[in-house]
Amino acid sequence: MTDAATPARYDFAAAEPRWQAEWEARGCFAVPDVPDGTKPKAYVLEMFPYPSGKIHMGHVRNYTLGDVIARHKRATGHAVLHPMGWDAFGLPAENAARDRGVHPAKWTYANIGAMRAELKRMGLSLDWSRELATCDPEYYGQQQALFMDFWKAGLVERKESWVNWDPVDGTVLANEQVIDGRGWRSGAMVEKKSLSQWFLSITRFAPELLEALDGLERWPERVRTMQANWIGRSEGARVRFALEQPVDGIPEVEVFTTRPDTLFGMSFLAVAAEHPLAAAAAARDPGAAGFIAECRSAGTSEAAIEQAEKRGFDTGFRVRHPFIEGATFPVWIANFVLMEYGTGSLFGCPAHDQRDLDFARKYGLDVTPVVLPKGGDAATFTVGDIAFTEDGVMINSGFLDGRDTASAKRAAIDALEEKGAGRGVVNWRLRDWGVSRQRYWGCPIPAIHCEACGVVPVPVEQLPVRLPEDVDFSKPGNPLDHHPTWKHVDCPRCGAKARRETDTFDTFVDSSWYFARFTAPRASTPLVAEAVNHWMPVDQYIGGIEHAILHLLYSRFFTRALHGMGKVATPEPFAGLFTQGMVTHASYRTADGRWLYPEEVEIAPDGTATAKATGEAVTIGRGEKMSKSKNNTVDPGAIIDRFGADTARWFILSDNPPDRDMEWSEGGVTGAHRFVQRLWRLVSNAVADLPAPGTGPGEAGRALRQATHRTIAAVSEAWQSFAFNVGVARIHEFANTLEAAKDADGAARREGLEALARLIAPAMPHLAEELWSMLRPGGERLVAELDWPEADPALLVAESMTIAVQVLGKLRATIQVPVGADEAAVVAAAEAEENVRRAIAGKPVRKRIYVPGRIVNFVV
Ligand code: ANZ
Ligand code: ZN
Repeated sequence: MTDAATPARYDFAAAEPRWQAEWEARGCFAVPDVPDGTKPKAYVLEMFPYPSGKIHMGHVRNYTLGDVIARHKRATGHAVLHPMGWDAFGLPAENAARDRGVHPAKWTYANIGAMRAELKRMGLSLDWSRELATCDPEYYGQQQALFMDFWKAGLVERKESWVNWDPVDGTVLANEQVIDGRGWRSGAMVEKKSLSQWFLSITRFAPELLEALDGLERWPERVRTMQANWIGRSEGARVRFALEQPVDGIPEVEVFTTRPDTLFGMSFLAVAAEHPLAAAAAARDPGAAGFIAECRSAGTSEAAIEQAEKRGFDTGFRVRHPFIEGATFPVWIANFVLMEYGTGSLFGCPAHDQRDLDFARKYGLDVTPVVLPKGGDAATFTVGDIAFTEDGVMINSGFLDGRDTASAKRAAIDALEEKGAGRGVVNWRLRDWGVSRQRYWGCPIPAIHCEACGVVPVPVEQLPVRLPEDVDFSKPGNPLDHHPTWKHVDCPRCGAKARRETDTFDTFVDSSWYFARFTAPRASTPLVAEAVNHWMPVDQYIGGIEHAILHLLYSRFFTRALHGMGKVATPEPFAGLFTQGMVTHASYRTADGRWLYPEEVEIAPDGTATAKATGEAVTIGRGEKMSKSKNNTVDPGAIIDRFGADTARWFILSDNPPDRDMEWSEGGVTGAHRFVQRLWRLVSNAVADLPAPGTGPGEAGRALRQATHRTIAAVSEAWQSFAFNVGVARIHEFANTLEAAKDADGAARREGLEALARLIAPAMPHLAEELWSMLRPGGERLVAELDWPEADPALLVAESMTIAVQVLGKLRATIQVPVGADEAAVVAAAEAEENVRRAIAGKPVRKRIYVPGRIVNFVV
């Protein structure tokens, strides 16, 4: 009975912060760096956020998923490491400094403060004592120390490399900052410039990074495929083409090809704009120089190159064919040849490569088919606008004629090797990782340039190399570079005046080892062996698919490198990976393209929408990713204010399976909130009548007890297998059962309600505590401290089974028989049915077919 003084509704706004404070006070989620090892470990990690200032629904989904896993693991007897930190370096802080005059550190730490407060309101089971921010010298100083280990291990290199240079901002741009050939900020035409940059030798690990993907069984298949493609192993050949006339002392051009079988179909050779032969052409011909300049101002990303129209310039140079005596082919400069891939040049075979075909058609070059589709006719086979890229049988190919593609590849490579004109090779698409960024808000690369000694590492005892605080963002370029004093230092080796490196690390470096640092975040060395080897690998990593390639690959590389140095026992950082779907929301757009906020739109009963202010028709977009530009974001803070964190968490879990996109809807949240209130009423209405805890349930409560234990089994399975929407559905059913069982045995009801409180805990931890505290007033322990409820196997087994009874294949009855009943008993029970006897009608039964547990069929 509801006591008059008890409020009729659950006051989540008071309860949630109260339970959060209680968990914090009791240190429920803290673990030591090096536990005693009595419990199995579970390291649960969500990809740490960039501190933009506000959490968004994508974060809420990510951390809710991780929290269910972490809480369930903890309850099932694991020592759980579940930390949180901030990926805090990066360009937005620098932009804020330029645009608004706030110092990047001030901007970043203010954002961290705001986001930490928002995250704390979600009631996540995090060990906040491990919080770290990558912009903190405590972190980046250790990163510099780690870099020294990489350097010593020979994994650091300085190389010339081509970059996108914004001549107005005086800075290097990332590919995505080049828009239509112009700098995204300055609008200036971007140039390609060769700079000496820092590289980490990830390519050395290419074979093992590829091979080990097979062992990552708890990673999504799609992510493994994306990684494999990115690493891009291809087998082929390097082929040397002698120039008809040597150019500037260059006697030949070497190309990489995956199709040495198609050499007889060659119609041109193409080099990248940055290739030495292109430079030689430019020195002779202003037309070539002009074409190269145009290529330099175009986008450099592979995608941009892929999409751009294929264009070229004939240098007038010619190369000899390795197999065809006396034949020569033109050398072109082409915009689709990448300098960074293979040898920066290729031989074009238009009949069997689409890019080459487009190029040949445009410039009127020959198209000679040399691979005939299986079953094709050599006399009539031609190639139109679509290249034939599959395997087949060789034609028009001299000594290769009649061979299939695979054998022709081998024969061509053998012949090249014999002639000394080439060799079989494996080529990797993966490039070394250029980590230099000409920016302020990043980890300084700890090196010093000395006239006499060259590049010298900063001695470890001088670390961290701190960022100067007094920086000027009003000038273009890197503030570290034009700082009046920071870069002027003495050479640590010879003492002469020297210059500090002013490049900072790509922020992907920061995120390539933070998961290892979390195991001993305050240590005075980058890693502590006992801690990192206790906790690593991360058992469950959770994040967005947008990080499928780079972040995960760089993290795998770092871990392998550290493994090789003996600093980390595991070679792979993430044993399990889960990639969650996006949070989408309806969007509203007027005919002239303005995006309206939901509250600016009136939706008629027939579903059509109009703008409240103007009455214009509005198009409703379904399932669009939440984005500020579309005015379709929902602020998590506002949702928590209105409904509480548990409601938001429950709604997020109740929707689609977590790897799919989910649509945020007002109806969905209010529905979740009604359920929160309903569970609270269910328990608060019941508690007064329940027998004391510990009262043994009687036989009268058996049906309810079975429902309870089946729910325990099903929900336990759902929480540990990411089938969260299934878990939610089972708890909904169970709530119905409990409501309908008001008159059931009291002890069985208590058992059911207590199980309910504990089963919802990973999803709705505050409500769980609230219900538990009503059920066990004055109890010592929190749900967060309890072991997971166990299903009693005796209550899980079904007691009877339903058998369909057919006569001549036609259903005549269904019967209930005890589980375990043997064939004779089932057949006898079937025969006893009135309907069945009537259908048999006294005819002799020729056969009795029994499909155990399902069907009895009588053939008469
Ligand atoms: C001749 C040929 C004939 C090719 C044919 C393909 C089909 P993957 O598989 O990605 O490794 N290529 C070589 N170097 C290049 C560069 N620097 N920039 C752009 N393309 C380059 O690709 C290898 C193929 O891409 C090579 O095989 C080469 O074209 C081209 F019927 O050689 B092929
Ligand atoms: Zn020196």
